[in-house]
Amino acid sequence: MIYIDAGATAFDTHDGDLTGSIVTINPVDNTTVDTYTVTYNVIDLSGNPAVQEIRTVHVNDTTPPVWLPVPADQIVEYGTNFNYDVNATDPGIPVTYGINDTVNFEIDGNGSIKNMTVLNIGTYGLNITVNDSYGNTNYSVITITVQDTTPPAGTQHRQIK
Ligand SMILES: [Ca+2]
Ligand SMILES: [Ca+2]
Repeated sequence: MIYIDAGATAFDTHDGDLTGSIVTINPVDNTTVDTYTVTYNVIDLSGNPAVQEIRTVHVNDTTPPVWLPVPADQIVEYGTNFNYDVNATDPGIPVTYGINDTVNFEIDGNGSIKNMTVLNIGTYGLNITVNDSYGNTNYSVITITVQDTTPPAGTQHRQIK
C-alpha cells in the first residue's frame, strides 16, 4: 500500500524547462483506501498556464491482517471455563474474527474465545479466521486440549457392622 508520486516534467518552447515551477497537489493518503486525484499545474514565465495534468491514484488494501501474536495451542482443565483472547492488526482498518466450531465455542469482536458447552476431555481443533473490511483473510489453527488433572474427591469410608 505504498504510493510514490511519479512526478511530472514541463517544457515550454519559449522558456525551456519549467519542471521546477510545477505545482503539485497531492492528497494521496497511503493509509486510507480510496481513489485520489493528483493535479499538476505549471505557469510559464509569461504567465500562461499550461494544460493541467491530472492523475488518478487508487490506494488499495491487498494485505491480510497479521496475528500479533500468532494464536497458540491451549490446555484447559476439565470443568473450567475456556477463555482465550487472540489479536490481529491491520493498520487503520478494523478486523473481524470468526471460528469454524460455533457449537462448542464463540468468539467476540475483540477476538475473545469462550466455550459454549461443557468441553469433554480430549482435543478440539479450532480454525480462527480474521478479516479486514476489504476481503483479505488470515487464519490460524490451534489445538485445545481438555484434560483432567484433578484427583478424585475424598474417598468415602463405610463402616460395616
Ligand atoms: Ca488489510
Ligand atoms: Ca483480542
